[in-house]
Amino acid sequence: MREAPATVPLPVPARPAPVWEIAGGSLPLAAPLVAGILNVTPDSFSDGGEYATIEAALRHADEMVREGAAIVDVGGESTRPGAAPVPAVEEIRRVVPVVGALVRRLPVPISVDTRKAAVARAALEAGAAIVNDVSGLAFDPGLGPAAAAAGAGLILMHMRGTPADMRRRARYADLAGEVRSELEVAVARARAAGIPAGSIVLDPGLGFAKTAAQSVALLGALPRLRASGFPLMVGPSRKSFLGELLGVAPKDRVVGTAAACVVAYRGGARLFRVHDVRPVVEALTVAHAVAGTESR
Ligand code: HH2
Repeated sequence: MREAPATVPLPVPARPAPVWEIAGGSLPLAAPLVAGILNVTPDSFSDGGEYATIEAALRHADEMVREGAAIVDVGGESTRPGAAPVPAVEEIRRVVPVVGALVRRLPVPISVDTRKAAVARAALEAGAAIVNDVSGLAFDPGLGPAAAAAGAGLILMHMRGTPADMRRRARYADLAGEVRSELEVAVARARAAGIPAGSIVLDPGLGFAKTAAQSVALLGALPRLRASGFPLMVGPSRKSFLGELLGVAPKDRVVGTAAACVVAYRGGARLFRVHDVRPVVEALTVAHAVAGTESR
């Protein structure tokens, strides 16, 4: 097959892309952005204990950025179903030295994956630019004001209850409608705490208070969530809904994760939280190039 001539214009998005305001700057959302996961936990479901030393964590973050991560998301508490809660002091001990070192070392913004105001505050002081709250500001009333004071970007994820009891709460009459209206409650909490609309990203919370079938259905229903007007993030990475579909172990769910990200991109998601950065960046690069040709 012949190469396309060099004069072919690069694909452009159909409408002006939004920008996400985060501490110290903004991220353009014209093209999909990948957030690389850095779990500094002993017990995360797919990579627990792998980045327990600061050196191992930094090496892995470097690698994810080389592979195209636009954000590194650092977490110090596993939220897998039934995970033991971690006290704030322990979470700070795990997360903050890594965040500080990454901020000094990497050219991309650092996000802190926490439900706790004390952890968010310490990470923001160490230079994190984004707070990723899996509870959608339902867990700690101090988290919204802490993010607002720092001018941080804020990811509000949908879940019900806590990781300990969320499985029982996966009952919906109108899945996408209820997820959307519950995310709107989270947005109202954020706005009341002083977070500007341009700093907010929404995430349907795949696997959180959702059965495998519900996670699959939500991936197909993203256009209904997108109608809320906020940029969307998804986190399908290695999750058990892929395990149920594919019958493979977490580390063998890379192709499934990339496929889920492409489907989510087609449904309007612009941010993708994943463990395996390179394959997802490649898959999204292809999806985005094709989308650019459709808009002309
Ligand atoms: N999923 C996990 C954790 N944080 N944040 C957002 N915004 N969206 C997600 O889907 C999401 C998230 C769970 O995945 P992981 O961090 O790999 O596992 P664990 O919670 O066991 O550390």
